[in-house]
Amino acid sequence: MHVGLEARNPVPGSANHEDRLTIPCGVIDEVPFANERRQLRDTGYVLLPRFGAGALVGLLETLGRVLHVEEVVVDPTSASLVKSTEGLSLHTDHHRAQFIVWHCIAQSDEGGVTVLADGLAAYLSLSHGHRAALTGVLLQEHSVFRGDREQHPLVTMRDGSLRLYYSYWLAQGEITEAARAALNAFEAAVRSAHHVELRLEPGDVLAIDNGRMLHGRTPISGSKSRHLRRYWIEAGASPG
Ligand SMILES: O=C(O)CCC(=O)C(=O)O
Repeated sequence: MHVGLEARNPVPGSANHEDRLTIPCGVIDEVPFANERRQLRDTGYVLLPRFGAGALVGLLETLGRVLHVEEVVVDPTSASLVKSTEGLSLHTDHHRAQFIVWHCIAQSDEGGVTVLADGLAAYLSLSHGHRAALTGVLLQEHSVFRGDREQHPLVTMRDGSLRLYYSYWLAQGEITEAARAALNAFEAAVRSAHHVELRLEPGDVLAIDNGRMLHGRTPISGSKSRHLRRYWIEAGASPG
């Protein structure tokens, strides 16, 4: 039986949870986390309000192997943008993370709203020419794991599926005019895409497909006591 049934109730009457894609309560899965995996596959993300700690462990196990865990907190002594109070524009994380799972431990009383957009849909909305031009674009990547090459293509094909990698910085000094025009078109498509805004509350778990969904956040203000625990997961199989 599913370990997280008690955690499936949507937060009652919470305006902050209105735009959220949540799991209906009271459904017993035949396969562990089948509903969560289906939503992840179909929409690119799944929000699990007030998910239990035991259920979180089970979810992580079912998604794949945890590659890296990071405490996303405000830390003025850190040089990392993620640990600043700044808003972050839409991006993906390390290309090896097929999924990202955030567990909200605390939320600031102002700001720190999570923003998601379907980057793959934005890419697929481009003309054939722009899509072709983007296949040659390399973006910078922080070296985190042994063997990292400090750059990664914006678009790759993995196991028959297109995957996006979208960091803030170009790896090449110069790119062709066609690639520049295609990047501009991609950025415009991302800007005009539907942006899902989620204010995570303590206990909430948010999982996204990192090769599809771009994520960002609004600036963190007020108490700044926000704390998300972030898991990067390398998947062995598709979420379906
Ligand atoms: O603070 C957030 O909501 C997200 C930070 C971020 O970009 C990340 O965890 O990769």
